Order: sequence, then C-alpha cells, then structure tokens
Amino acid sequence: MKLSLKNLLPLSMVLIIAACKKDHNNNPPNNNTTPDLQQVTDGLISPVALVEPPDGSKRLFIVDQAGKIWIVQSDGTRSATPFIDLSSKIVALNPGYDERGLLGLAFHPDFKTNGKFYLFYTAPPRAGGPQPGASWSSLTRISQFTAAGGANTADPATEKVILEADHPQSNHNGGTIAFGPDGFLYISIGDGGNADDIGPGHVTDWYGTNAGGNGQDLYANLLGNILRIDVNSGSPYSIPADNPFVASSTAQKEIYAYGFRNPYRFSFDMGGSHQLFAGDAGQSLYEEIDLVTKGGNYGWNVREGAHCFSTDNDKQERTSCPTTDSAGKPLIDPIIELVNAANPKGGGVAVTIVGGNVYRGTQLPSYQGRYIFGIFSQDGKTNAKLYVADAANSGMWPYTELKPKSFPTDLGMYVKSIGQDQSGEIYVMTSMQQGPSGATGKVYKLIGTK
Ligand SMILES: [Ca+2]
Ligand SMILES: [Ca+2]
Ligand SMILES: [Ca+2]
Repeated sequence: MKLSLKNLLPLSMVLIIAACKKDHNNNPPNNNTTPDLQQVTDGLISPVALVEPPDGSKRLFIVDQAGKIWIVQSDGTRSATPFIDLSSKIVALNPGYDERGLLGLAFHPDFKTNGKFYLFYTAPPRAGGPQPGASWSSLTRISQFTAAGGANTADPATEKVILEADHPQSNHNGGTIAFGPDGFLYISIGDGGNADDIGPGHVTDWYGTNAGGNGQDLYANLLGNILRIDVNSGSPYSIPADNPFVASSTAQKEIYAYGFRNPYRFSFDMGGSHQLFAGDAGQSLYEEIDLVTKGGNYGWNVREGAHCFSTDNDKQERTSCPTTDSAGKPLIDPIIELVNAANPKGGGVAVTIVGGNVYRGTQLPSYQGRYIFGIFSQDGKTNAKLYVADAANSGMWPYTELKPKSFPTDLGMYVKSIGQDQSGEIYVMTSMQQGPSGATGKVYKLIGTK
C-alpha cells in the first residue's frame, strides 16, 4: 500500500523519484553553507516522528500517526513490512484532522543488548469520564516492547504497559517520549484538549481569574506536563529520587515540568549541556519554544507565550496577570515566540509551532549548535516554514527563516514533525494533508549544498 503512488506514476517519473533518493548516510562532511531538503522516503500517511536506534545499524525508524513504524535502511531503501503495526490498538482517527494516534518512539539506551523500545499512543478510552455524563476521548498509553537484536520487525504481543492517562478531548495529546542524558524516560502530555484548558476534564487550579487549569494543576491528573520516570527500576517504573515533587504527599510525582498546553515535540540537545527544548502550541495569539528545566512552570493557562492569557476571551490578552504561581515559582517565559495567525493584532506567522532539534550534524557546519524548528502552516494552507534560532544570554532567542534551496518561498506542504539521527542530522516530516489520510507523507533530510 505504501508504495502504491509509484505504481500510478509513469516510469519516467519513477526514475526521477529514484534518482532523487540517496543513501541517507552517504553525505560526507563538507563546508557547504546553503541548506536544502533531500527526500528520504515518501508514500506515508502522516509521519510524526523519526528516531535512529543507538545500535549502530544506521536505520531510521519513522513513526506514522496511523499506527505503523517504518524502517529506512542504511542503504536508503524502506522495508516493505512495518517494524511494528499498532493500527488495531489506537483509537479510530478522523481522516480530516486528528492529533491522536501513534505519536512517539524512544529506544532504550541499551537497545542494542536488551531490545527494549517504548511507544506513545492513544488507545480507545476506558469506561468512565472526566465528569459524570461526559465521555473520554482516548487513553494515553506508554508501553514497552521488545525486539530481537537487529530485527526489522517487532511483535506487538511483547507489549508491557508502563503508564496510562485518561484524556478528555481529542487534541493536545503531547506525544513525545525520549530518554534524557540521565537515563530516565521523559514523556510530554498536553492539557487534555478542547481550547483554553477549560471544559470537561479540566480542573480548577490556583488561578481563579481564568477558568480551568490542568496546565497549572499538579494534583488531579498527569495533563499539561513533561513527565520523568525511571523504567529501569520498579514495576512498571519508579520515580527518580530527585523529581521536583517527589516529597509531596499530594502532587503527581511523575511531573518534571508543568504549565504546558500541548508540548507535542520536545528534544534534548545531543551536545552542549544537553538542554531540553519543547515546542508548546499556543491557543490563538502566540506560539512558543521553551527551554525546560526541572520543576519549571511554563505558564499555561495563566500565560500564553510571554503574555497574559484570558479564558474570558482567548483573543484578548489580559492587561495583567501573575508572574509567579501559588508556590512562588516563576511562570517561565519562552525563549522563542511566534505570533499566531489568529492574533487579531495582526502580524501572525503560524498556525502551530513544531518543536525541533539542536543541529549537531556535519552536513551544515554553519548550523552547528543552532536550534532548528518549524511551523505546521502559516495560515492553514500547505505553506509550512522552517526556522533556525541562536542562543541568547537572556531573554528571547533571535531566529531567522531557514530557506532550503529547493523551497525558496515556503515548503508547499504541512510540517508534521522534525527529528534527528544519531549523527545529529535533522529530518523534516511533511504531508499535503492536515489529517492522517492519503499517502503524501514524506521525510526529508536537511543537507548542505553550495
Ligand atoms: Ca484557573
Ligand atoms: Ca497538570
Ligand atoms: Ca508557556
């Protein structure tokens, strides 16, 4: 099914496509300074994550939201059989638009010897509801699976459920899982969905001026957080001894950082001090990238970006709002902020921000150590863009548009995700469809050219 597109094309087109595909590992270091995007694979439904296992196999694992994981081998060819197929385990998706599905993959640091990997997916809801009479949308599930060494397929029956969290609405699922430099597993989960962090399943927090507040609440659920757990001890996991709320008798001890709306994509810098970057999708006014620290409160739904948010009117900033939470902790502003396309003040550039990675590859030496991120779309159309940001000593980080040579205006597609391989090279996942449908999903590698 995945290769059906080629079957519909005339032979000449197939040859052109084949000629454009190159071994993704066959790009020698260079001094090129012009970025471009080189197609790695196509014919996917909705590629949302790309990870290379730490086993030296140089394989790229591509997560398709619709439930399958595909392998691009070191020679650039894609395996005909998926690595794993969870299609029957995920909640039914809406083809036109859906944020649920198979969203995240993390390989255990010792994957080469223990074969363990972890998936983030949204299962059908379990009985009950966030409030009496309301129905759940899905059940967020993080599970461990095991593959034989070097195997190109894994058995879904090896599943061991690690963590589950009921999710009220269909959006804001978060979806990234990754092992940090400390060996613990980090998980991002959004505020429960809907809009404004209000509605069924959105609890009341310390800030009464705004309704709702899973982002600020630390007690009722796991929503609106980046979590950190230890999957190497305890069953199915234990809480790291220095998690910020480990001593609390009432807070959720899994919480590492909080105050997020939808931290769909986060990543650790492979180099430097391994900083944690998270893209947090805003409501209607501002989109943001956060530099995440342990115990940090990133403001939602008191603040949207570096501004005061209002649940009375989500398109009108409040004139004032707290800068600290009820425990006296600062509401941390983002390091990068974009104006949302729906902002009535004008100047909007993005529908949704997509968190990326710090470049640590050899293809584009001038991009070394710089944070690359993207936007899903400027205004709802297929016109995504990429950006590159540089560290600032304080305040907002400056950023500029990253214009690939072959896409001088915009990408002409939606950007669904950004990923990175073990060599530090960066990949961009795209589609012509907003939702998990069709076969226009592609993966591109960011390369350097003259
Ligand atoms: Ca509130
Ligand atoms: Ca929370
Ligand atoms: Ca924020």
